[in-house]
Amino acid sequence: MQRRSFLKGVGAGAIVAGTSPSLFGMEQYQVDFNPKSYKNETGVEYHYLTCPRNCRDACSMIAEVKDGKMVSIKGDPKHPLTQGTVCVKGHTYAMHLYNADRIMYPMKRVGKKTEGKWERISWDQALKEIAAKLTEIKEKFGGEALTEFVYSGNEGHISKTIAPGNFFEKYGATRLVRNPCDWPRYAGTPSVIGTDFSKDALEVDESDMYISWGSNESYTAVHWVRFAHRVKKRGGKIVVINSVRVPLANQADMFIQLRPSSDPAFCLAVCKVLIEEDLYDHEFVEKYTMGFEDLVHECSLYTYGELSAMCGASVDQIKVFARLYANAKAPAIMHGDGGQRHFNGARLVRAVTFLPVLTGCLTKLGGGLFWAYVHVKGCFNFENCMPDLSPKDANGNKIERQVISYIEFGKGIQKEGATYLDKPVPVPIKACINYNSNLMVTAPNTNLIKKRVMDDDFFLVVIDPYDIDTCDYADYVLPGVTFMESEDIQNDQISGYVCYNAQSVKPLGEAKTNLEFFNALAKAMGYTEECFDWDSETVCRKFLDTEFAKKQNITYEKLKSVGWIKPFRTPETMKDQFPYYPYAPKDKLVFGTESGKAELYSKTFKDAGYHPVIDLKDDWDYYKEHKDFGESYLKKYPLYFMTPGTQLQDNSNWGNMPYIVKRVIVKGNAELFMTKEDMQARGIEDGDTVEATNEKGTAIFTAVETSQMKPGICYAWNNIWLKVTKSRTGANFLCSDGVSDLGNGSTYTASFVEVRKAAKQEM
Ligand SMILES: Nc1nc2c(c(=O)[nH]1)N[C@H]1C(S)=C(S)[C@@H](COP(=O)(O)OP(=O)(O)OC[C@H]3O[C@@H](n4cnc5c(=O)[nH]c(N)nc54)[C@H](O)[C@@H]3O)O[C@H]1N2
Ligand SMILES: Nc1nc2c(c(=O)[nH]1)N[C@H]1C(S)=C(S)[C@@H](COP(=O)(O)OP(=O)(O)OC[C@H]3O[C@@H](n4cnc5c(=O)[nH]c(N)nc54)[C@H](O)[C@@H]3O)O[C@H]1N2
Ligand code: SF4
Ligand SMILES: [Mo]
Repeated sequence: MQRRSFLKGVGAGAIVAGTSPSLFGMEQYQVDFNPKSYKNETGVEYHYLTCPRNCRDACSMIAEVKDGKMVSIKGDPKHPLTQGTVCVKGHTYAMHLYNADRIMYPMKRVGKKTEGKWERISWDQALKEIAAKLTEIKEKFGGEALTEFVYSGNEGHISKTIAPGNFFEKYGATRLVRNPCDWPRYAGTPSVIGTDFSKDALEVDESDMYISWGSNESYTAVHWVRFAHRVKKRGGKIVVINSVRVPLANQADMFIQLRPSSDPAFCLAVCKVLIEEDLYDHEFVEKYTMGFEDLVHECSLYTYGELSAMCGASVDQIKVFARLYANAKAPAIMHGDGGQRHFNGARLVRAVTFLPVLTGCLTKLGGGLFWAYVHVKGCFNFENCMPDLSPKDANGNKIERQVISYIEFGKGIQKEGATYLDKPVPVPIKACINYNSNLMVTAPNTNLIKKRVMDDDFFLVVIDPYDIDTCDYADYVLPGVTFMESEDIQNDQISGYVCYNAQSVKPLGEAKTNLEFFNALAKAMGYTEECFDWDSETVCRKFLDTEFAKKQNITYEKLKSVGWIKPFRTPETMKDQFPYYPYAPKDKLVFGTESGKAELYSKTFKDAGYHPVIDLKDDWDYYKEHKDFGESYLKKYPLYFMTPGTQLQDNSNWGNMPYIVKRVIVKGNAELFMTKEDMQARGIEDGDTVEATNEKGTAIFTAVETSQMKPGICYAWNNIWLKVTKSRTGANFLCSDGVSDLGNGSTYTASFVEVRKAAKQEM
């Protein structure tokens, strides 16, 4: 089959790139496409892939493979979100696959940690030795002495959850709470509307106002930008609410620059306008909310001037925005993750959720709040793939196991005094397997992690396709695959597609998929359960075995042949899963809160010690009031230090590619963006080598002057590899490893530093 006819074949009923996609999943269709005959006369094969980065877009891609080699990867033109284009990074996947630092075979450390002395060994030897060590650790200290470090390098459900999950359950390892990303959300939004599932982003094509809020979609979710442009094209408005002048702000009708973590004060001010100017939806508020009187009272306690001083938006801006918002038919707030990684993260998210409730636009198609978490769960059967293997007591009851978290990883693994949420971790961690993640780069408080990981009695195994920084601290480094070499199923984060990812090329060298690795390790441990024999096809089939998927004809064969399927989202199909907006008629609206209404007064927040309506405390207040910090801390480290994602990487992924290294590294180190005022006050010039310091450590950067922020704020890109810098330091030497108010979310964004010109200047 020719490529042209192949595309035509899969495109039957397709959406033309550039037009607005359809919302309710009507793009489900049969195509004459058989993967086995999927080779044309010039020997080119095509495969459906899904980008597995933790990026909302989860692009559907088509790989061209010739003679077993990846030739190119392109965006699937018929996918309603991808619309034929991947981001700048996605275009380089074929190159990334063959990057020079691929790990091709298992290696065993023969020198000291970080010395870089390795010996090539066989998989057989590696598995035997690792299994022997893990057996010894379990016998001596119990299963909880082992943990994992994982997050989002591969969002495929087999790679991230099923394969490792079965192994760690059987072993009885310490559980890892995987909380780096957006956990404040999971407490904040439900406290108002009773769900943590977002509306479907495709709805935004019905919206007349696009509000980018604490989000930098031009870099982090590039396909969202198209929604913004389409809103504009239809005569609607774009508003950007951010502490930093992000690229979209330059195309916006309005840019509102808030002090970091002060969004609740801004929201309260907007509520005040909506109430005082009678711009809220009376019927909606009366029928479907509780606590409105408390909100009215709260608004009366502050003047606009006071709220403006707290949040940094002018009174004028607050009023103009509130009126625009109230008069829009269906305004869409696109809420990012970076803007919630604060000590008041859950309170911040809660406050933002008030706006679509007061205006009632939550129930309108295209209106409301959108974030990176949509509902496709009914399609997936995790239980079927993850039998209950966890250790039991004499009565057959599951033994509760201790927990540590990603964000507090350093605190959780300390030899003495380890903690999780300030409580002791009773069984000291002796071993860790790092996969789909890069501990030494992506977790906060690098020095604390280093302190334990450097110990000889901390056994570390890394499986990764590349020679990541974490390898330097490992006992065994194992060759992992990229998603291009591994079959999996995942979902996108904003619209609810079920996405397939083919194994399009064979694993390079001796690389193993996570499924192959964890199954092989289980066998080496002597585990005999059937699940450790399953291959990826078996798991995929078991995974899709649900009533919901059957009803919707979502099968393995179909998924493989069309690449992605969107479950039909109609009031009927969604009612069991998502019983309220926007799928319910307004008169049957029920929120998943305790009261069944949208709660403007939260008992949960009150019981946790926070204001039950909108809480105005920000990160500065947190540090001022905390016993370990106080006012003097903020005097010593006066610069607010943010770490958003760069356009050129997705987390640490791509951070090893030579052409990207050339762009993220300036004069040998990563960039620190500072305002002219803050640089002048410290005698720093553009291009100077600088040291940023706080109580956690020091990181060396190259100063870059910018006017994107207000003075008092600086930022560095997150997750730059350490080994591509001269100083081998980076942002996470300085970032907060505290947890947010509720939801145990991360607080990376809520960090403070002082910066000075370094004694040694890089040329
Ligand atoms: N290119 C690229 N894409 C990525 C990633 C990446 O690293 N690089 N990472 C992926 C992952 S894992 C995630 S979680 C997402 C993150 O996606 P985003 O949420 O878009 O990511 P960030 O850039 O971290 O933060 C968003 C914005 O929040 C702003 N902000 C910070 N604090 C506040 C505040 O208090 N109030 C307001 N209003 N704004 C604030 C920052 O200035 C920043 O521009 O991106 C995903 N996509
Ligand atoms: N300072 C600061 N730090 C941050 C953030 C921040 O805003 N500021 N953001 C945080 C956020 S939101 C997130 S989500 C995390 C993300 O960071 P993590 O999820 O912890 O890690 P990634 O950078 O995505 O690293 C993924 C690794 O997995 C590997 N990998 C990819 N596919 C496979 C596979 O199939 N098998 C195996 N074995 N390995 C594979 C890749 O090669 C890569 O080395 O970073 C967090 N770190
Ligand atoms: S990183 Fe995001 S935008 Fe880029 S290819 Fe992957 S899913 Fe698409
Ligand atoms: Mo994330």
